[in-house]
Amino acid sequence: MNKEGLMKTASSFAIGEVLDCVPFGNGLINDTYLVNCTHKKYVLQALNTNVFHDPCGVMENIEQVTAHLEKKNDDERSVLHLVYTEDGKNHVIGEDGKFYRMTVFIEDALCLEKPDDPKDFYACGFAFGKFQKDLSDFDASKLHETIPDFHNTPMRYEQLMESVEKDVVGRRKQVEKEITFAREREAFTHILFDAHLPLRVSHNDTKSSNVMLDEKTHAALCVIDLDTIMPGFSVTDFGDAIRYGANYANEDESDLSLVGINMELYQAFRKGFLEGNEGSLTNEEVRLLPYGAKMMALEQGMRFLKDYLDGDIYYKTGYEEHNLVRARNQFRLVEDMEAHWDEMCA
Ligand code: GN1
Ligand code: MG
Repeated sequence: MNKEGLMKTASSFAIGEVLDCVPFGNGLINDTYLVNCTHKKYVLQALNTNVFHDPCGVMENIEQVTAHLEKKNDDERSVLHLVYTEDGKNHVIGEDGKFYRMTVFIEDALCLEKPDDPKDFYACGFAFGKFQKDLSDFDASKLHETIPDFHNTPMRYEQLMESVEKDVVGRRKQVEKEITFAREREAFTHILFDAHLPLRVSHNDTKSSNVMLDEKTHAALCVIDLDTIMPGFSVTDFGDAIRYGANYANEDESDLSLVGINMELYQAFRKGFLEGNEGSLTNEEVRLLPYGAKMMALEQGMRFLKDYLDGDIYYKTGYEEHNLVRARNQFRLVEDMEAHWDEMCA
């Protein structure tokens, strides 16, 4: 939608006069904009309804979870706040037919895309650990499972193999090596489900870029991007953060010699995550943290590979082989974790 349309959509929310609306952030699924008003800023997002088939369910989850978090956090900046329309709706349908929702922009805060200072990554770990701890007395059965089986790695494996069989755009011949790589790790994909881990309220998209830090102190403030909150495992939240943030390289780096697990960052995040959780993880969960890390790197590689085989229909891509590059990157990370396995489990 053009700027005028976006500003009009933004004005449907009860925020007063809208001065400007510009693209913001770099998520792979939703479209995000920063909205400037006279005194305040807001974040407007078009939710990708090809990915989130039940956008109202997503919004209900966010409402319930933020209400619960508000009871435990006094600082206004430590919980994401939804913005409503004059008649109390949590979303509007834009002229382009898309589903728009709005949150308050968090002031005097920063979001590091991928921190390289262990102290900052510790803060991210603390934020996600505390998020889980704060929600440990929230009844997970009240949540909609907005993307069923989101981190069900064995199912992600099956879905990849279906795409391999279908080979709809004829790319299979380029990725035989990657398919073999996934096949060799099929047994591993079952480990977390076989462990009967406790079901918790999990965030499920624990990129470091989904944590806001205080601009001055860099202390953890707030966890954002609450779209994938669902019942899940604590170790996959840990793992997703590691595969994204403790990779020496970005997840779409094509020079595989730069990809690898940064053990210093790994340990920093682990410490933060455990401290944020205040010792509420079971011994089995703590033991399986490194498995969660490898699982998420493997799963993400399989998801990127599947999307490449499907013709790039799920993730935003910038060029023809973007998803393949991302898949190879994640698989290289898996290999490097395997090389550091003893150290990761120590
Ligand atoms: C997607 O759009 P973003 O960056 O918040 C994806 C995550 C992936 C991530 C990979 C709903 O998240 O699961 O880990 O891309 N979100 C969904 O960068 O599929
Ligand atoms: Mg996300």
